[in-house]
Amino acid sequence: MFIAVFAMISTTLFAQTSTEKTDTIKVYGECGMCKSRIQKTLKIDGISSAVWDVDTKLLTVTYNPASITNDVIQQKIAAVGHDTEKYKANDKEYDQLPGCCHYERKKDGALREEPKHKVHH
Ligand SMILES: [Cu+2]
Repeated sequence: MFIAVFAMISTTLFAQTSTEKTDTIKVYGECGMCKSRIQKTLKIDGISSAVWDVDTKLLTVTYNPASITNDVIQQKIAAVGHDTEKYKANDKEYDQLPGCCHYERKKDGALREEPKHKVHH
């Protein structure tokens, strides 16, 4: 009985300290609102910490790979309008972001640029 309890405790400790994984993922965003949106999106089971840096555009996320994968994390971010290094948000989600959050997109960014020969009066 005593041994069984001890075995359970040590298994639990082992599980908590050894299964967590920390990844750094490139996530495109622009401002503090993006930061809170991205971090709020990741306040879910399986993720113990998520911090996005507005300057480096890098998300540092600590998660339990048994509950969630790096791919699913990136898909969740893309679902709220932020492109990641692997997944692209759909245009509809991107367009719904507030103006200050319209980070420059790599591939179709040209379509969103202001006309170059705008006439100033
Ligand atoms: Cu923003």
